Amino acid sequence: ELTEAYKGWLRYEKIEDQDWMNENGKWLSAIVSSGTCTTVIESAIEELIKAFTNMTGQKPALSDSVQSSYSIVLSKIEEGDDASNELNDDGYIIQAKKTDNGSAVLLAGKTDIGILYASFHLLRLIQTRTNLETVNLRENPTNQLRMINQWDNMDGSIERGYAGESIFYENNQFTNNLERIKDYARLLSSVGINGISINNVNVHAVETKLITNDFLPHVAKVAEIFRGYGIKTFLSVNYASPIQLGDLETADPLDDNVRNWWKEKVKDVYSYIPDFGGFVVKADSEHRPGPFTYGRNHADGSNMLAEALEPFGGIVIWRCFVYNCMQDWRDRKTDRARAAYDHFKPLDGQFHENVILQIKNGPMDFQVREAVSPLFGAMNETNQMLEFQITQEYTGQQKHVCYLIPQWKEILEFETYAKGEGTPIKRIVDGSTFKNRFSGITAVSNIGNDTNWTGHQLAQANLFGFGRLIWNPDLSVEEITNEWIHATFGNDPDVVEQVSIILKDSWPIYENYTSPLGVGWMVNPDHHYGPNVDGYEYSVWGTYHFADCDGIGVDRTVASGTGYTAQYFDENASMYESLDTCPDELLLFFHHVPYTHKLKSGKTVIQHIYDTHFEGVEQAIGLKERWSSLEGKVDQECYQNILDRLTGQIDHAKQWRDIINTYFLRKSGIQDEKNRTIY
Ligand code: GCW
Repeated sequence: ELTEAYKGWLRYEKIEDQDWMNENGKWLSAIVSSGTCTTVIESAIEELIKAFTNMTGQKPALSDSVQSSYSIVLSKIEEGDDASNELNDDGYIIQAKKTDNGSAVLLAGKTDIGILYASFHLLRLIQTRTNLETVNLRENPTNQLRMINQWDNMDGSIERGYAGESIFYENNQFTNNLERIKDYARLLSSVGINGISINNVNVHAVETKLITNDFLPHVAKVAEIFRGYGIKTFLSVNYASPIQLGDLETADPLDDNVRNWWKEKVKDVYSYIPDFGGFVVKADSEHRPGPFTYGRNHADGSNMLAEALEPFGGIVIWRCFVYNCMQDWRDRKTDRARAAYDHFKPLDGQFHENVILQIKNGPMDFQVREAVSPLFGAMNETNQMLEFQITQEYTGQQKHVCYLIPQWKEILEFETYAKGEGTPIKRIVDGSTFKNRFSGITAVSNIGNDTNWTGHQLAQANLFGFGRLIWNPDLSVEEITNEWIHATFGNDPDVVEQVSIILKDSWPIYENYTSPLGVGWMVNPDHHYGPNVDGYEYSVWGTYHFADCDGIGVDRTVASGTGYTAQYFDENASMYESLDTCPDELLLFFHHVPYTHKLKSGKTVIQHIYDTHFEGVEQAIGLKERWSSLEGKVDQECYQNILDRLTGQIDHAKQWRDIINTYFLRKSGIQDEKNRTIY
């Protein structure tokens, strides 16, 4: 028997008070599907039957015509129908209809996938207790590509995974547990995800063979499961595959043998998986091979793959996480934050139509707070997609609660001024600003084979929320949070209220007791967990805070620093350049200031550091108190899991507080105004 923790937001709790439903819930008694029953429609029907059986206690009947008086009708909208013009391929309509002898809810889409999404949406409406008698809604996803990247290795480990081992691989083979992959597909599809790359972007020796006959039959099986849920399968590939797989002596993208090699390879892949999505590529990044070895650039490299994929409708997703990871810390001119823009911006216009550049949300690396990448909107002739990180590498590793939807929302709303006012990041990456052929948003997954998928039960909200937010970036954080809580924990108003406060406060709390004012890092090298102020200070990674006895921060100004601010459009460039207008939360990301510098809040930098660190611990204690008040009101396994993690979070927050505060007291020699204990 699967636990509630496992079922997550698809648990479909029994509805005790069925009176609120139309006609005593009777309209739920049949599902009508008259069209051809494709695998995607089968998925929809299976989900509806499972859900209604659980929620009402009665298994709905299935028929191909409206017989029963109260039914859910799945139907296809044909080209030419009025509604057809209002929908894109993944869009749908949900509509209450009176029939001769009762009522029905229509779930209609132009494609089977639209109908599947409508089914999941209907179930969300019921879980949030929406009255369906008058329901009449139309939905279209804003983003075209809504993807997940797995960083799974075939030995079963997951790079930056905090929730157990891979659900895809073990012992360098594919798993036999296809049921679990199917449940993952259900979770993803329920929030609109339509693409997944199933292996780590760092493609090691065994994974390089995923595109060979050894493994393609297995990839095809996984792709078949995802296909049933409208999700296309992608693979991360090793740029040096022609060499690594033993066929050629070079991987030079302009070499004819190399080009033909990839063309043949791609043919093979499509012979197994006719709707294969394409390749995700990390090249010339953190010691991965790439076109630089041959004196070629990223356009040469990606275009070569794009040409091989084009005849099959495949795409190349080329990552922009390219920087010098062997920097000399004494070199104050090199600024890692500048790297992606400096590498890629000059290549604008040179990429094939089926290449998309995948850009991390910030120029450094998924910190608790950093500026947005200035590349968004800077290349008006190049497809771009945004990469978020759901897995909490730098945000508490799923031992701490850190709800990331507010952070992502802020990023998507960020005004780039790429085409003057009105070009926020969300309008760049949805392709509307520059009319891109391909566009969208992706994220690194946070799941593993832990029973509850994400280690911390509350981290499920980040996976759910990611899907919902990229489906429609105009949704508010509150709407998304509310849906997740209802589906996961039910309708007790107290539970809904307390959990939403915990989630809403969690990111600012985490920020409070970790690295201050946008400076980032200060973590232990390699695993990145826990405080270590100078952990990266004298390293090769380009991630420094430059704290000394007088001050702290990275001078990225044009006037006296690395000149990074100039990579933004004018309005933002001047906002960040000036100390007067740079927002407090990013002050140390852009400026090096004395500890006595006064923030807009009126506090000095040093006092801000002390205050936020003391406050952060108190707030973490508050989170646990809040959660404890819900004992008995939520599933016991979930309750205990979250309680244990919150307990650990408090201990660990204290560790952060004391190490950070002590470090800065010793460096600056400036006492805490409130004379609290600093060691
Ligand atoms: O921040 C780094 C992570 C690496 C990761 C890399 C990337 C997959 O620490 O583990 O490698 O980012 O995004 O490529």
